[in-house]
Amino acid sequence: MSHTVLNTRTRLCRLACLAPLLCAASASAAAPLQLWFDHPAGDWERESLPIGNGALGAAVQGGIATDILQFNEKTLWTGGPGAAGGGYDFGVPAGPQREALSQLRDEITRNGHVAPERAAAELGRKVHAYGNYQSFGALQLQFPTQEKATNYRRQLDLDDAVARVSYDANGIHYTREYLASYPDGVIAVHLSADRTHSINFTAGLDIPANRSADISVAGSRVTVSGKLNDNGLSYETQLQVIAEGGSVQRSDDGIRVSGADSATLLLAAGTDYAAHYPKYRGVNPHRAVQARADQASHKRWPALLADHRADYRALFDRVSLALSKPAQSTSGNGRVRAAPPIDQWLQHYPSGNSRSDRALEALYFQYGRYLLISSSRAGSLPANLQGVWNHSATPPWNADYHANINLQMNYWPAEVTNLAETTAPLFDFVDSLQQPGRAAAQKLLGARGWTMFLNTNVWGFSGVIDWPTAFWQPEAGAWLASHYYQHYLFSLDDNFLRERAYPVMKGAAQLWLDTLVTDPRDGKLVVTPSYSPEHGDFTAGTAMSQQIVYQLLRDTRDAALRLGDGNFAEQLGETLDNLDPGLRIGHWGQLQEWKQDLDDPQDHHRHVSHLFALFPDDRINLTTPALLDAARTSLSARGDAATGWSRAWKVALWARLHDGDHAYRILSAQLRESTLPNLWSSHPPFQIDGNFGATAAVAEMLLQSQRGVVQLLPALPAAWRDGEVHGLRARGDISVDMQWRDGKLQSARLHSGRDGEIRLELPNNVNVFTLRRIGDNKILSLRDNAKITAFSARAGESYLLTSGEQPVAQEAVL
Ligand code: FUC
Repeated sequence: MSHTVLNTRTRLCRLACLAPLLCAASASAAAPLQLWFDHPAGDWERESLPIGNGALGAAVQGGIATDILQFNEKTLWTGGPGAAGGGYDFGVPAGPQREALSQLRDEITRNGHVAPERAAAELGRKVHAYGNYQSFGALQLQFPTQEKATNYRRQLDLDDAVARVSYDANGIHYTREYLASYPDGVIAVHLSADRTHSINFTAGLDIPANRSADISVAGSRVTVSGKLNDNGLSYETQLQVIAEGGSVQRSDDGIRVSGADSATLLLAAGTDYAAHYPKYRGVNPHRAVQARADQASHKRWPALLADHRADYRALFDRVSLALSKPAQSTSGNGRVRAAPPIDQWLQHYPSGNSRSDRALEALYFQYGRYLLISSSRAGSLPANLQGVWNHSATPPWNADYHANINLQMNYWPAEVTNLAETTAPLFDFVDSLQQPGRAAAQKLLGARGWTMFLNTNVWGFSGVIDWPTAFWQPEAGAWLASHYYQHYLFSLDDNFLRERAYPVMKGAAQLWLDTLVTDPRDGKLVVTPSYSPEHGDFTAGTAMSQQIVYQLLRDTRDAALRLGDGNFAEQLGETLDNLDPGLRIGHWGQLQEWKQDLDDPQDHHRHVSHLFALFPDDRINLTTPALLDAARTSLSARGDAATGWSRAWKVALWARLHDGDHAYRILSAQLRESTLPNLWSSHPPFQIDGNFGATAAVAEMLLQSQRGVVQLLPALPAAWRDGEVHGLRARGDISVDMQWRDGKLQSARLHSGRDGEIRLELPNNVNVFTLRRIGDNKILSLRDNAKITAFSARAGESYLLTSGEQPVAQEAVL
């Protein structure tokens, strides 16, 4: 390939090499972060290579004679207001349903439980016009048949978010590059060859049949516009073809390029969707789509590529991870040995070749970051169950937003892996749910505030469906609100707390002040009816419900105190005092999933919701050893096998239990058994939450920062003997780099964005360490056998921690 990838780790170190101990290894450990196949994609789900800019996504197939670039735009959904069949009501009844609710509550009080089918018959609702996320279409490229193509390679470079196809035919080396540019708002494809006049193809747009389609070709631009049959949503896409040399002509099915030296294709797409309740329609997309296609057409390929890379790398390059010592092994001719095609690499994993296995694990971690950047950028909708990629008119689970784990898991890696900006679409989306969410609170629960239940679409669905074993999850609003508070804890951005987080948190909390019920058995406040996803009966006060509500009320009280809303803080404090905590140890030593001691040790259900207080929340922690043991007992009994996202959650839970080896075993099984050849996570089918969850869980193994203490390498598995990580984020506006050898922390660099105390906990196996300020080399702390140390950090300063066993040279910190 002709491109040069400046290695992330090398570059980071060149820029910021404050501790050569950390950086010396980086410079040489580097191999390109890349997935590649030696054949075109045979199957969309298993072999596509995804590119995306948040709003747009495309799946690179790379066929030699016919290349199909299936693409998406996030807002293209059927269903919603005005959809065929009518009756879209946001899942919310016209009038309050207090009677059904209190009847169920009474029944639960009387009998202890109610079957989910009965609960669904009372509280569930038939869904009308919920809709499905749609494929936008496909860019089809037809090339003259090149029967004897050799050296075929289709790759995705995570270092610069470009997919590339290359092959040789008739003595010519052909290259295709594909990217989704966030700054230019287009998907771009560049075709080139190492011989002039060699680029010949026709380009056309293939639009699914479930919509009207007006096609026009003007010059070298194809425009297709129309409306979805289902709901009249207007869409438009424009394809611009730019050739260097040769000729461009109109052809029957689009545009024909002959004898060009190179060509660039630009694809813009949009709809008249707007995230505004209740109509969800904005302006016709024509002007915006045309403007994006026009603007991008004025740029040449090198500028498009450069701007895309700069934008992407500003996010991606913040974190690097190596799980082996610097590469010394070479192929004998002085070059670093190349990685195998990704399908073979995965198939043979674990291969027993430690360097190769560790490289795949690190690639999988970084792939989650790549996917998040590609499917969640400001200005569009959040990453859905498939991120932004979908080729079907009826995708699994509608490719919607499930909120009993999935949407939340999508955003678990955002803060800790230094991609906080990717949360913008989530917060915009949840903000847009406030209005319909208030209607749901009022009508379904008779409460103030807002919430949603199991699932939502892009049309403000905030009510309920009728799927008995999942539909009732009024805690979803609280769980989503916790992401706002986590964003604050990581950034310490008071403005965000005041303007964005607090209103959403306060609304979510008001709902629970109005909805909690006193349990006559013990006088404690409980959620009822309450349901632990997605099994068992409806009862009062399941662990998950109580734990989520506890977290919300606690965080909202803390926020209220900080922002001076004293009255509300007081109300929350009183409620917290009476709230059942949802933390009980049962007869086999387990953490109870229900308020009654009902857990079956043979239950291997994929949801582990009763462990919410261990992860993502932190109420079960090292200061609660009995609960920690109970959580461990429950998690062990649940077993390691599970679906994609469930495994990822378990990895994070074992990391919080500081059992790196157990976490690693599940992570490794996730790669082996719940991962498709293109590294997409599989439920099955493809569901992207498992990718995001695994990336977050790996970060959790390396760094934790809950409860005001930064923990370095809290769950390092034996398999990751040597390694280094740069750029992880800890709560308190802190960035962390670490290097370890033989399973022991050697050095860490902490950069503080704020003035304030940093509390640091070292791994058990480090006895002696020195902490210095980088710059003046002042020693802040020099300890033997101290587990926790605290020091005052200043905004903008960095601190270097070195293990006493490997004393750092004086010059190392200059
Ligand atoms: C939750 C899970 C299912 C699936 C769905 C999209 O309801 O329990 O397994 O992942 O979301």
